[in-house]
Amino acid sequence: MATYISLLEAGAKFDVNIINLGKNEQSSPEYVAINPKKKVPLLVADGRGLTENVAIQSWIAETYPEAHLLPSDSWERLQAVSYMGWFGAGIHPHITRHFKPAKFCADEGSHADLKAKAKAAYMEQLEVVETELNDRTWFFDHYTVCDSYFFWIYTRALAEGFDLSGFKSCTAHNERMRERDSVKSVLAHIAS
Ligand SMILES: N[C@@H](CCC(=O)N[C@@H](CS)C(=O)NCC(=O)O)C(=O)O
Repeated sequence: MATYISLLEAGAKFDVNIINLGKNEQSSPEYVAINPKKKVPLLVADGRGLTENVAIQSWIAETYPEAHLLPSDSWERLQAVSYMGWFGAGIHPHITRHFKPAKFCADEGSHADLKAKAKAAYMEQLEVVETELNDRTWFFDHYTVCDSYFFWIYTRALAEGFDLSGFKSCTAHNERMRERDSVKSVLAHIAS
């Protein structure tokens, strides 16, 4: 979802192949042949594959510079990479543990505890994002790939049933994102 939004924001021409994780399509022989990590997203450009949100988002911003999807200041660009690294390694895994506790713990009786801990860890990190955003419209002084990526981080937790209404800046960011044509079109595609 995050990379799809950024590709639209960039004005890129591209095809989308939806990999149905519910049907375990990320483990199909066809997909594993192009991405042995068995994860989405995967970007294929000029016959080469690129994985990891942080790398794909950076590729989009660098390949379509006219879209200004990263800050121009070098310190701020690295700050953007830092945000994306944090979203990917420091926040996303908590959602995964909440969604699929059986993947991490064989003892079914411990799943509720694992989920509670994953949710608490997510909430703790979101509090930090809340402080960082602090009523700002975007993570930087204009829209960047960090905004696309954070949209997923927040929206996916909503789907897990987390009550995020107390995070005012994050919630306003999510509502603002939903007004963008890119997000409307991605949500419509996913729902169809
Ligand atoms: N570090 C990777 C993580 C990607 C990831 O975990 N993707 C999830 C979906 S949001 C996935 O493919 N899950 C399939 C699975 O774990 O079986 C990135 O940032 O791109």
